Amino acid sequence: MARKIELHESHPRYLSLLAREKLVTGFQRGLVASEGLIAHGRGECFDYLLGECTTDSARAAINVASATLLLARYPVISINGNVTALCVDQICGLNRSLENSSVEINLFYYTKEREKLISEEFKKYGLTRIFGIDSKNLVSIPELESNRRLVDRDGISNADVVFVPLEDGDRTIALKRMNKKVITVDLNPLSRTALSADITIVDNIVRVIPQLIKCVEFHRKHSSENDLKDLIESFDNSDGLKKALEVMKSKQVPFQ
Ligand code: PTJ
Repeated sequence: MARKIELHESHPRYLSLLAREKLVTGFQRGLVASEGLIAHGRGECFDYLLGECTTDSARAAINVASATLLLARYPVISINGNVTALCVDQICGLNRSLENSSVEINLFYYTKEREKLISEEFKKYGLTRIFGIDSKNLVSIPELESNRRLVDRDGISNADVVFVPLEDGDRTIALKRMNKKVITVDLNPLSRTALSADITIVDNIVRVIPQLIKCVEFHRKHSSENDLKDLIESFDNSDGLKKALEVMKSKQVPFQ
């Protein structure tokens, strides 16, 4: 039976409820895998401990991610069902602001139908070309068993920098072995993806993408190539992960 809930901006958990609603609607429309709802719940738990805000260390990682994307020869944004449901429009905005990037669909829980729905959803938001859907153009990532072993010859396979939000650990490690620079967004600072990426943004993707676009636009106008290189060189990913964990551990019981 169709269900309707009313969300009010004044509700203290409005943004969290809105994200849930997007996931559930995405699932009902066939964009999100059932397992995607579970993955979102795990993310929510870490977000709660972060205080549902962008920490200083996440902000620093976003800044370095923007510098890395701007200096990339060919950056590719890898998307899945959850990312589509939560921020299809912002991902299209990021792709536009980067100017030389592409978007590729890579599903962990692969079905042809979901791939088609996701690609149609991106087209609705103005994306004219999406990689990862033409079986003739797919090549295998060495040593990877899962459905995500296939990447597009003209997309991720050719990229120097891959932005893989909400990614599975095996694939991140496999991309690293292919000498790709990997940027991820993962609310879990202990996940294998978080630990093996070059740049891990420990924050909610719905907060990250708008800030990433702002940073890209700022640096494009105001920073030289050397400024960007300096930013990247001074970045320490493990330090950012430690700081995220410290924030989570520092939460106090709000009563005595
Ligand atoms: O659409 P598919 O088939 O490609 O499947 C997508 C999911 C996300 C279901 C799949 O990749 C998966 O199972 O991922 P994992 O291994 O559960 O990893 C997802 C990670 O993203 C977990 O560490 C979550 O804590 C984290 N996460 C979940 N929601 C968010 C998030 N990180 C940032 N922002 C979120 N909103």
